[in-house]
Amino acid sequence: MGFMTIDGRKVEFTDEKNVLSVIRKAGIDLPTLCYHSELSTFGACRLCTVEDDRGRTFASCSEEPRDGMVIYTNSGRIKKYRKMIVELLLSAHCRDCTTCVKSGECKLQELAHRMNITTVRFQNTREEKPLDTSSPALIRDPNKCILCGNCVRACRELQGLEVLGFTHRGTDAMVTPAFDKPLSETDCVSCGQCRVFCPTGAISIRTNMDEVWDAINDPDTRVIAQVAPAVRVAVGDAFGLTKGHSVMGKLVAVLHRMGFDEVYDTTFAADLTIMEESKEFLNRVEKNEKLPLLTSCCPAWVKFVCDQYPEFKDNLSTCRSPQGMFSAVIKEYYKNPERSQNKKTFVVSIMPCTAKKMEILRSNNFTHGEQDTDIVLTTTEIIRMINNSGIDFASQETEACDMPFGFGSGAGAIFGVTGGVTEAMLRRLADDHNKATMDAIAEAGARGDEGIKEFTVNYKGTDLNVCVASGLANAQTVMEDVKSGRKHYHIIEIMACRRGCIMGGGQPPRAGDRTKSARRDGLYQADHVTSIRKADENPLILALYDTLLKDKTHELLHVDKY
Ligand code: HC1
Ligand code: SF4
Repeated sequence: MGFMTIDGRKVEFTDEKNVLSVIRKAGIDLPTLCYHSELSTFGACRLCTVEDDRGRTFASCSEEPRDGMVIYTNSGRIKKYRKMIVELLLSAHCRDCTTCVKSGECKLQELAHRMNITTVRFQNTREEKPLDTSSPALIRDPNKCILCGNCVRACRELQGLEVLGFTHRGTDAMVTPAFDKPLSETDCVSCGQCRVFCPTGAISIRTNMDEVWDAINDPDTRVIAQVAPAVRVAVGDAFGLTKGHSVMGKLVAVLHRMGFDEVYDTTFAADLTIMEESKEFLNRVEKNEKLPLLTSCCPAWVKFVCDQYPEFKDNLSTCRSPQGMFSAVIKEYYKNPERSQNKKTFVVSIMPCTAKKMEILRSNNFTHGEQDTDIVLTTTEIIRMINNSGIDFASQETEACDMPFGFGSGAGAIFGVTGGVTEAMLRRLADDHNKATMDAIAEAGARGDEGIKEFTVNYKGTDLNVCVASGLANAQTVMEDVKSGRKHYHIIEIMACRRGCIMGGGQPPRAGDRTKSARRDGLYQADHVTSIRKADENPLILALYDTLLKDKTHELLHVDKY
């Protein structure tokens, strides 16, 4: 513990890792473009520069707090310096702010406004570069890059990949994939974490909003929405509602008003996944083959295994993701001419994830040659579409999902948080559903924000070793341990984004610690208020196995190969 003086006020510090954190703790929002508590310190943007009592200036993100320091954050000299940095950044930046996809959320735009920059004195001499539109999930616009390096560090440090890097020097410096290859030709898994940390529009979501409006406006098309677990706890705060509270009921009402013909909950299909994956798991344990079983609901993780650990492809569960299962089932349902009434069925899945846009294009997400999910909209896009429609989200009455696929168990809801798939599976394997059993499963070790968790559960006399990890860099650690024989697991659950889908690459960005925990708690709360908490007790699922799925479980719910 120590004290420093910031702008004339004494401030205590304890374990803050840099002066910037102490300044922020003191209630001063010092701007930064390249500092993120989850990434390593880069110190490139220099916006957090402060001055000490000897006139020395330094980047506060890169300096450890020391007892007795005297800091000035807003001296005339520092203010001038900071404004100059932003002006210089703007001078080398494309400035089509009104039409930029990041408008209103761009940090550079916000800083220009905050520093009252109304003209830019310098000429942009940078040559205009082409956009990289090769990825199904993301668009890279080098003209909007400010070289903060956030994307480079997010990809390397959180995801264990090095898809992006700095090239050239001086005024020619750029961030690109190696050899300036298009993203689609790299090991990029479309997770969108680079986009989450990008302060400008240099990496943005590849949007599909217009295709959805076109489908909605077509009277011959039945437009069906499925809503992923993590979306419901991230939409509300965009409309002034409590952070992290599930707004599923309002979202269903708004989607109906926007023109979606039917609205369903992906948690229904998460229940299906649990039914199939549990069966597959027990089968593998019994035969002692293809263990550890690797979960397969996260498409970025599936691609990571296929690219980085191809020798483990057979360990991946053959279950399609809940998104994939739902779309295949609903398309099959509407194959019946009496139901379809000559309308085309168009499935839109609303997801927290950019990689889901890639998943739907993979050949194993087609049934009988037809693409199962037509479009994936991220949470960010659906918020924009709601704004576009002018509907007052906050004042909507809640509505329930449609039938016959309109209900998912609480186990399906927790898929959106790391450990949720495992917990849902443990519930499925349990013989009863009483509170004590559910509580014991909740405490078994799957919950918690840690990047890697491991624990053992006993199932009918056999000890099963479980590993749950989130973030692909953590997944890499786990896989290296498995590969080398240091660790032996029966099942490994991986979600590519840290903390799970609640922090997916398609969620509204700028989510601090409070938002992260609120989203997590929101999903646990959604589970808590659902009376059916086991997938195998969802009556709609049981009915489906007796009817539409009778002889089609493999065809509609599994993939043949990765
Ligand atoms: Fe997810 Fe899943 S939990 S992958 O994170 O298994 O995207 O929310 O929809 O498919 O259910 C995402 C979330 C989502 C699938 C489910
Ligand atoms: Fe790296 Fe993910 Fe961005 Fe691809 S989408 S460049 S894998 S962070």
